Amino acid sequence: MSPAAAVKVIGAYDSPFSHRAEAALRLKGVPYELVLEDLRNKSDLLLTHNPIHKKVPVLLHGDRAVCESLLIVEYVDEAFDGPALLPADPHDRAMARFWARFIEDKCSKPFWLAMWTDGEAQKGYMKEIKESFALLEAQLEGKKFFGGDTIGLVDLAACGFARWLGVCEEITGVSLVTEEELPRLKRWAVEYAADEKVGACLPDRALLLEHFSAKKEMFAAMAKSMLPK
Ligand SMILES: N[C@@H](CCC(=O)N[C@@H](CS)C(=O)NCC(=O)O)C(=O)O
Repeated sequence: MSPAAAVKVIGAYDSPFSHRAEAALRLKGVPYELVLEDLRNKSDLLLTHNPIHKKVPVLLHGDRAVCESLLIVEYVDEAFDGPALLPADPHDRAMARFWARFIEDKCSKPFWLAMWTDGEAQKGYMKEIKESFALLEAQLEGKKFFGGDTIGLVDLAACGFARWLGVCEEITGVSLVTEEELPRLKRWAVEYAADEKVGACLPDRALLLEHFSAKKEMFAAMAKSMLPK
């Protein structure tokens, strides 16, 4: 596929996964069109290009589609010129993929369930996410971003903790990342949101707060259905 072919992202305004795809394109300096999807009434465009998971984001490059946000980040890094999103050294690349997968496997679900459940279940997920966050905190020692001086794959994987986490904390009253316990992660979130390129495609905080506040009953019901029976 010629890098010059048209690029589109099928995404949703309040999705951290969509943000990963957009942020990767912006960091590489690739112009793209954002096609906003109504997830309650999915379009033929989405269903045709992501028939298996039927989720956003989908990256369209010419007539080809790439699904799954972290695979999109890697595709964008390889298909286009511009600043590298993964390190050049093979071991460093493997480690970046390791930590990106760690965020998917060990942080996303406990974060969400610590936010939107209660009682004993919530206590357990709080413990789990705090242990995972402590490991991420250690990864930030002496570094501005997980990628070093610049934003890379792991930062994009962690984007949910830069804007969405604070909004969820405000709605639920649950406090996960504090200056006392996780100062580097707290500072990282500020630095990430302040970056001109990725900041330009982060949802507006006040608007996200409004969107998520309206969905809070739905999130709690969804979280309950995710608990082991
Ligand atoms: N693993 C996927 C997750 C994407 C995802 O969960 N997207 C949500 C929006 S935040 C979605 O499309 N949900 C629609 C649905 O589940 O029907 C990725 O990284 O791209």
